[in-house]
Amino acid sequence: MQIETEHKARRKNLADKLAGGVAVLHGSGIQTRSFDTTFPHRQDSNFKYLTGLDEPEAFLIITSDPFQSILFVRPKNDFEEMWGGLRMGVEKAQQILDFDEVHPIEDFSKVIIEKLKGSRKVFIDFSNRKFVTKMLDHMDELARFRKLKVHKPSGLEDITPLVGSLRLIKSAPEIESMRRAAEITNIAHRAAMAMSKPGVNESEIEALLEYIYKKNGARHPAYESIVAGGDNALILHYIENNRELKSGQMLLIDAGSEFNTYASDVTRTTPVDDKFDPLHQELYEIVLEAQKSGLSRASVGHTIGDVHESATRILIRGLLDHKILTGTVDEIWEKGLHKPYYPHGTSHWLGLDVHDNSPYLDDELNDLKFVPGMVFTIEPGLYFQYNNECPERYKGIGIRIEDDVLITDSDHDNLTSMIPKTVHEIEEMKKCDYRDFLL
Ligand SMILES: [Mn+2]
Repeated sequence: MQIETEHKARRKNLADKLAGGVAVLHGSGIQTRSFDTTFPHRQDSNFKYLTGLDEPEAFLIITSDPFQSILFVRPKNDFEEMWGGLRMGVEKAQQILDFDEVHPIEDFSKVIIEKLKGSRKVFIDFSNRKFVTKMLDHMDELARFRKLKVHKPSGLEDITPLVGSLRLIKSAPEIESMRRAAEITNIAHRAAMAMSKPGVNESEIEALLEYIYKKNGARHPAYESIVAGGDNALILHYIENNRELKSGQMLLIDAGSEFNTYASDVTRTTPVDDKFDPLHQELYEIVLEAQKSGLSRASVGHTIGDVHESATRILIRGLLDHKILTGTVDEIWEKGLHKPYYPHGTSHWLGLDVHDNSPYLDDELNDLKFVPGMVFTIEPGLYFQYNNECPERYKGIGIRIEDDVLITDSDHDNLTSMIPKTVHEIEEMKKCDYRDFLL
């Protein structure tokens, strides 16, 4: 009941931003994988945020004047449920969910016309093109009632920044889900460190990560796992995960579980052998220090831009020490000369989406300042591509370290700090038996 109240409060908060308009959302449908097989269903993040409902194909209408929320769900159907799984149905949804009205989905077209009457604004998700077309059809239909003495909406507005700004600040139950996702990811990364050694295939490690997610109650990874041995780490979104690990390589794993539709997003880079190679360790320590420097800016009043600058300046310092870049830290930072070695940003919001779909800028186009309840990643890295102008011995090396950070009143809480990260912690972890994590 408490969760339902929270979802209703979120809908009310959204209604307050609609300025007399109507918000209309469509939950995820079933996606075809091939012919008549489908991908696992994953609820649309905004729909989940506002309803808590995981069922496919649902609709939600939120009116702001007066505030009302209306849900449309698939009706009970013995035959369909025998083949495709149980449905909540209209009656049960009415009983257990806190909506003003619940209808079967086939009534949506009829009800939406009534709810659009008198409304000047309609807010929807532009990324769902099929739904945009459907809503335009409904507005066109309404426009034909020219003599009807009510206001009619004349355009569509993007709902994403409105829900996105609500989603920026995580509530206690949301943080609880994110902590659980982080804990499960901790077990998975530890097991992966223990399993990796020469001869093991990246795919085995990917399977181990997913086994541990599922065993611990996380049904899916939050995104495709990146299990990148050696120079596969140079491909930032490497997901082939099918090469054999070799002695002398490092292994970069960027993987996190999704718990209750909340993501974790963690990267660790570890030796395939028992210990770091000396050059690998030197470069690893630079990235680790950069991350520490980024973490030092993770508190109220700072911004993602501050975290990025702070971490990047340490990376630049390291590249200067290794004589890979020349000049001063200021000059390199200002001109972006580090980008061949560090081409990505340091942080992104984290929540229902792994790259949480929330705004980064305020109305004046300045970076949003951190406030308690925001969650984001800090993930500096160094990559030495084969076409970089650096000594040969660096080429093929890719390192990234990533944690998930919650801003608190006084400082921050690193949700993934328990995952081994120092050279010593990692080398200790490599002495363990991965099978102990399967029990
Ligand atoms: Mn990330």
